[in-house]
Amino acid sequence: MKLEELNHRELERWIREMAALCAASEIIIVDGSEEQRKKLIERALQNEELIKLDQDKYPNCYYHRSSPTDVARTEHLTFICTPNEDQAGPTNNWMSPKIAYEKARAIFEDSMRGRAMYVIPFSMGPIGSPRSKIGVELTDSLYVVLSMLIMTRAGKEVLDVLGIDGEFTRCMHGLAERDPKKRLILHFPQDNTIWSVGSGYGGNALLGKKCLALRIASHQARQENWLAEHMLIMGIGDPDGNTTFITGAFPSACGKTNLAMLIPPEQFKKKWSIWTMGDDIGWLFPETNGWLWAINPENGMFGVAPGTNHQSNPNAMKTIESDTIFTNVVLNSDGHVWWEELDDEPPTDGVNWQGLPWYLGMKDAKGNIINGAHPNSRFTAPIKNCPSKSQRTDWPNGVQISAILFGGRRNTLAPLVYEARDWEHGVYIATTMSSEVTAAQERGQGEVRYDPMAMLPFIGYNINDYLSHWLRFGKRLKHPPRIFHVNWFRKGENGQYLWPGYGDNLRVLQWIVKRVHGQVAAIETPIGFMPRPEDLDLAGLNIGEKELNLLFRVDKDEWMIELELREKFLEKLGMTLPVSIYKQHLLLKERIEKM
Ligand code: GTP
Ligand code: SPV
Ligand code: MN
Repeated sequence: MKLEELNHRELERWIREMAALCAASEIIIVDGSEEQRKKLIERALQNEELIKLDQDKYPNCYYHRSSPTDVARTEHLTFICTPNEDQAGPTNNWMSPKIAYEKARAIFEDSMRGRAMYVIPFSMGPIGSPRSKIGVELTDSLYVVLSMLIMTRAGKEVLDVLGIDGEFTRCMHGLAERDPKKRLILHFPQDNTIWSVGSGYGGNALLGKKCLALRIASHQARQENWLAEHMLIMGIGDPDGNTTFITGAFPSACGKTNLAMLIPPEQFKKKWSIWTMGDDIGWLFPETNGWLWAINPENGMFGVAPGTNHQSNPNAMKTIESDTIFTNVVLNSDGHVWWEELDDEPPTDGVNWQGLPWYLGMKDAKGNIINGAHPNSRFTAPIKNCPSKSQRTDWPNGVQISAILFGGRRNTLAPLVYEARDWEHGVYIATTMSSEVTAAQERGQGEVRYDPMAMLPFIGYNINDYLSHWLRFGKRLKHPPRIFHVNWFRKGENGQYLWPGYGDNLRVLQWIVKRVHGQVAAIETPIGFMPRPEDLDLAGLNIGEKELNLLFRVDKDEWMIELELREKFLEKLGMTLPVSIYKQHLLLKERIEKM
């Protein structure tokens, strides 16, 4: 397809403008055809953006290595560029649009000389659905093109929906020098535009994902009365034959992908089933029947590799058997891949994520183990490969949601599960949720950080306006979903996880499903409603009474310290924090003090 064949004049003008800025020597429109995809793969193999894996063992799978200084989202280089700083709020980095465009323009200038610029028209959400949004990404990275073909619905069909004057998000991306000093991830909500330069990895570069489907979309969602959230979406089929759909927001690398494709423990398999709708992003809409409905705007998964194996996540292992791009994992000379905790033979002649010779157990000069795969190494795989995929992933309005889960990685404090008293209390729980920072963020690993709705790095506008929007949104719903908090990561005195997690998380979901359908009572505690011990099915688990008590313990001293930390966090949000959030905080404090 040629540029002249585009029917959308503004799109054509913008492409020419950007190609001129970058001095691209060629413009290639990605049409989504298999024929073109094969050609692009050949190109990527030639210029070494991709390495071919053993095609017998991994059909249609490829390997990619990003540069050692480009392995995770860089939040300190990510900006919301609104006319006023106040519109970006107290939690975002802000830059004025004028300065932002100038700075990025200087880096983009001439950066594609002698090379091709690819044009990727993509739909976030089923093509043609009234809930979907269209973006067009321009990029000089074939890795980005081939990943976007997995992660989104991309190609000519999207142009057909766009028509001659349809609205789209302008997503400008370039690798430039891949130098962190010349890297900027810029969002212009008022212009429906994203400019990302200097990074080729993950949420920095696959612009449909965090940049469009969360930062830009959250801004649009507030104006159009919906929610764009960092959430998995899943269905839980119960013995009565009902499927209950829920969403769950956990911060990066805190278990969304794993929960979304959970396999029930053996004794529950006959009666309980799990259906995967999405593993990272949910768009939530109030529908005319008074319920909340959700679609997954994505079409693939960008999942964390380390820790994924046939025990922890058999569905993910099936999903990545074909049609997958692996990034920053271990590679051996037979074209096989490996990562930490994979239950496959570790390679004897492998190279690590940096391309250096590596063997299992290798140590650095200080005697520390050297990992073969980067902790944020990932697989990019189509959702259609997932054995637990829901049949409804392409439904234009998605699925009806009965519960929302919030959770993080807390070694202490937070019990396995508790339920909010009502919507407002639930929004407070979500606002004050916290987690230990993981390798998905470049900086601050290990420290506990408050991460409202797991959206702190992804809210495209002022967080206080976002919280007000949440509060109002639920109150307007005739059937608001129930809100729960979960924590799979609480540890005992010996530093071991108290809860087995993974497939056994179904036991918690069972309780949640029963709560949603009014089938089970609960214990009221100062922090919310918790399961009665007899209502949690722990058959077959090796958990003693002591561990169980620890899992559900609400410790007054611990919570008093937590309340102080929360207060400091809420103070940081400033004077425009919605009053209801602070009111809920004081109510909780009162209840804890009475303990
Ligand atoms: P992003 O893609 O970064 O948004 O991450 P995610 O939320 O989808 O996290 P993912 O499911 O990929 O899990 C991240 C890490 O947490 C992996 O190393 C998992 O093995 C681990 N994990 C997931 N679920 C559990 C659980 O129930 N218990 C324990 N202990 N670890 C878990
Ligand atoms: C996350 O960090 O939440 C991810 C990975 O899902 S990235 O696409 O890099 O944002
Ligand atoms: Mn994520």
